[in-house]
Amino acid sequence: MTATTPAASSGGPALPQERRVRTAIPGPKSQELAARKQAAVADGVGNVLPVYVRRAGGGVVEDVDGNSLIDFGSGIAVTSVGNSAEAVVRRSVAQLADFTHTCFMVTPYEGYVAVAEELAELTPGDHAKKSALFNSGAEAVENAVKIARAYTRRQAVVVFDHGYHGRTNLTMALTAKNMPYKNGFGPFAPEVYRVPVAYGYRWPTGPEHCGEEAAAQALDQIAKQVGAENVAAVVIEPVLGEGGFIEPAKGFLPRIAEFARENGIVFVADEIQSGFCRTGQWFACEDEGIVPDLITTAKGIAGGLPLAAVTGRAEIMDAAHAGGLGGTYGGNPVACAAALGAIETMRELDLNARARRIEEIMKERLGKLAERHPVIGDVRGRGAMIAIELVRPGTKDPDPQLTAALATACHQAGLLILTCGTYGNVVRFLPPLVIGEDLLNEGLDVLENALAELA
Ligand code: PLZ
Repeated sequence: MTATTPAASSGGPALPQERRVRTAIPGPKSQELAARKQAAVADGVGNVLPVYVRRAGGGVVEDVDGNSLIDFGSGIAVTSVGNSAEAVVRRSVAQLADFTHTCFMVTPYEGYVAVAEELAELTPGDHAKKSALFNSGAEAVENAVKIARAYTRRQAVVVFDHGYHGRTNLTMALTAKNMPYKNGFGPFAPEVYRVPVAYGYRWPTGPEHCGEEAAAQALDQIAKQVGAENVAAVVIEPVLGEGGFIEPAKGFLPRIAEFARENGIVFVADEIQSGFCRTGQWFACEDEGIVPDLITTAKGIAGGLPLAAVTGRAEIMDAAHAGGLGGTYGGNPVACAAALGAIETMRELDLNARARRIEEIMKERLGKLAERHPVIGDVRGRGAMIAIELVRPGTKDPDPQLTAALATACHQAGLLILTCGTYGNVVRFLPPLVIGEDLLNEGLDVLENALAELA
């Protein structure tokens, strides 16, 4: 990788691909802005790391105090192609100059159709597919449920332990974790049922039989508590994101998908976090050969612009009546142009291969780190969606305090990392897929040093 990346938007000075800590983190200029935020922005809107950003690209985020942080977060798995990726900027700028909005429901434009064509081509399965575009992941999931209900004329939706699907009313109901997502925000949408997921590391009988045992429990609960004939959709993340980067144990997803097929239930893969090369494949469900009926995408699809989609079997997608799906901004032309640029970049740079290389480097180093530090209970994930789960040594008791302290120590040393997990004890790594290997290794050095000091 080159050591700099051009500031594509401005043609301005290149953004050095380096870690640089010049001030306390956050620095004085960030602190001034934080004071303005405190006065003007609702407290409910938090910040993981209140350094205010000036520029970002490649594998770094540069702040207003001149610090440059190594980016292991990608804005929560969004800027997989890098921030301000050349093709994203080029196509978005051209679109901005031509027109910014017409509303696709009023007067349509080619970009929307082109994105739908790409989605039909890239998502698993060679059946006829159609798409509808929206603004956010939560909106895509809500619409997948609407479509599944219209198609099946059934109401119940089955979701899983540790699942995350958004913050709107229906998607809060679909999301498992109370704090911070749901607490005090009820009542939640009805006809949502939660069943076990195959979380190998925490499965009572161990990981070997977890896939089949968890599937048997989940299907038994659906049959006994809901009735398969009442279920419109099962909605699952092929790798669970916010819940802790849980890869369901092998065999679990195929069994659930088979059950859905046998019972006329729409199988929805929520690939909002795991999709678009993140796990080293276009979509994480390909790993076990799953062909979802519907697939929800967002985040990585458009290199940072807000865009989301539901893609799936044409006969299911067409079940909603004409005019039944939409929204003012869904499939905004600039966001569509950005998506076409992001997809172009993924193909040209073979970002699936890059994600697999990131996995190789990270798994190897994190595996060694886990041997030295018994606080690392598990190293898991695929591609550039990798995590460590932190526990009290000799047990599987979650250690959220250590997790928070480790994140803070990394931030102060110039490495942007995120945490997740139902128990708040998972450190997740989501670098941009274009990050340089030197920077990736330096980020892991920072993590190692921080852990050595804390553990
Ligand atoms: N489905 C699988 O990961 C968003 C949430 C950040 P939106 N995950 C990041 C936060 O704390 O709000 C997500 C996801 C999966 C749905 C969503 C929701 O996507 O674009 O945030 O609405």
